Amino acid sequence: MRKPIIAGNWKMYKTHEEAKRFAAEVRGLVPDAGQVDAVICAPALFLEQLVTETKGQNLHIGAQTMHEEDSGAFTGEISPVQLKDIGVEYIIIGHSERRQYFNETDESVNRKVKAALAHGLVPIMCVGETLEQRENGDTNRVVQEQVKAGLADISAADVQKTVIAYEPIWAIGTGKTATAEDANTVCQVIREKVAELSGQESADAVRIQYGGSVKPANIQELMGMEHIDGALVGGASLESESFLKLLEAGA
Ligand code: G2H
Repeated sequence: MRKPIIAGNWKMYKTHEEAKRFAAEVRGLVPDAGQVDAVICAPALFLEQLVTETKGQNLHIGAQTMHEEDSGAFTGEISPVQLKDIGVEYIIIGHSERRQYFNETDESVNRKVKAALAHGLVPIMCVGETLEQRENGDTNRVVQEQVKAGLADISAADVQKTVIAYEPIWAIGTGKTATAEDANTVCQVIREKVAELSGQESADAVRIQYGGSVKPANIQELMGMEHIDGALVGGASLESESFLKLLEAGA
């Protein structure tokens, strides 16, 4: 069985003090590692502090983007080596906001997924269609192509370590959620694509999250679906009370 994984994506929110308060508020309350993997993907500024403040708990820290090179003259960027060095374990790659505002492509996503795996970071690789693509009936083709390109030349063993987040762009931060059935159908399409690319064992092992306006009120239904193994959550991960409810529902 695949272990559920609930990951918060704080995006560009919170101050140092707020991050500190969140860590204090969840201390001792996170369900244990046998039940769910709990992750917070925070702004880079707070990663080191959060790694320290969550030590010994089943709360793992992730970054929201990174460069694919180990080091170099890339002003403003952060490398997988640097993330690993401070104890970061997860990395979101190719979030639709990165694709939309920072020119990330399927090719750069693939390079970053490979770099993450090479350094022992767990990639959370995001895919998802726009509203226009959905209305044109292109959803399955779009996500299949993103999965194929993102996982190109990655071994089955590494595919099995990767987390795929299906986030329909029209559902992000809009309050609109795909119905649990629709989300499950696309997650199944993704799993079938993984089987075709990397074999049935990979498809059975790979964890697929749904993301897009997930909140305590709808997570239970989503998590009840066969092909949904977790959630990537923005807004509803910012407050500790809501994040803990999401973890309870996921566990
Ligand atoms: C989608 C999601 C987190 P929200 O971006 O990745 O954000 O839950 O606010 O829709």
